[in-house]
Amino acid sequence: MSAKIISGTEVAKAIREELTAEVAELKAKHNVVPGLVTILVGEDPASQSYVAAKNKTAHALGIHSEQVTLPADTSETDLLALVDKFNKDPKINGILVQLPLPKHINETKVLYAIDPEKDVDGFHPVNVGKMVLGEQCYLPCTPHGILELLKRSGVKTSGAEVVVIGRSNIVGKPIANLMLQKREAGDATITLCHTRTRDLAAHTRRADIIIAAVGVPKMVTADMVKDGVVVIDVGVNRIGMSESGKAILAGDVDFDAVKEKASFITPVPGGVGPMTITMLMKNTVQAAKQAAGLI
Ligand code: L34
Repeated sequence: MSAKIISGTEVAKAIREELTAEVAELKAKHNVVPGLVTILVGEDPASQSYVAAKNKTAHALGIHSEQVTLPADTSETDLLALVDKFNKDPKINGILVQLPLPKHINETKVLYAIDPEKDVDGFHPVNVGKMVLGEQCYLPCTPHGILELLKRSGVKTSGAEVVVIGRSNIVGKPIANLMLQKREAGDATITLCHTRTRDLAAHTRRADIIIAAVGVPKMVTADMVKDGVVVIDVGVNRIGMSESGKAILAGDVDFDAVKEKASFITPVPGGVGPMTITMLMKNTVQAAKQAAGLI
């Protein structure tokens, strides 16, 4: 068997078309233009490319988008002051501080400073708490994107054995939480594996769905999965540079070998990555509607 490739690029495009229409309608009917600000501290090339893609996508959708780029030695105080400025700016509905931040800045402190109403990343503890309780809130973009990929590919999750690899606050913890809830793309039985898991392969071999978010290139190999497994590969690892100077990417999954056993698999690039960016747009539109009292 060779897997059906779930194209995040295609699914993201479909959602962006829906959002473009929604943004146009918001403007026409309510004179509301959703506004997003992205804040990047430092010069990490991967972060630079993600933030640039976020701004480009926002513009393409008709979202007002501002980009603030700060030097790596920006003080925590200055960053907090900037966040506060945007908390008070009525043109801005969503504030995104790209992670990771330089070591001298306390990430938690910065994320806590964002107004939860403008926290389109869903990282503020108020939103994390609401998410865990299954209340209406901003869902973190990457897990939100994974749910959409599963839904729109028709993958059945109810009662499924899901093995999540990686316990980060951005992906592992939230996706494990979301998929155990009574919801679409939920109702699954979850096992959350991490660096201290004793026998990872014993877990992954009995999984109906594997979500790999570890940051180790090709660590999920064909011998670790059962026939018919659904594989969501969240890893975007830079494993080299092409002659033209473009980064060569690999996921956390050995795609070529695993796709021969899987029923569905996401590629890298073109899988979860484009969905992360698109769900940020969806959250920003939601924030604008909420701020305008439309929901
Ligand atoms: N605050 N920080 C905050 N929010 C986020 O949601 C993120 N994340 C992660 C890192 N830091 C963050 C992102 O935006 C990871 N991430 C992200 C976003 C987009 C892509 C990958 C990671 C992406 O578009 N990946 C492309 C390849 C891009 C390339 O060529 O480099 C893909 O097709 O997978």
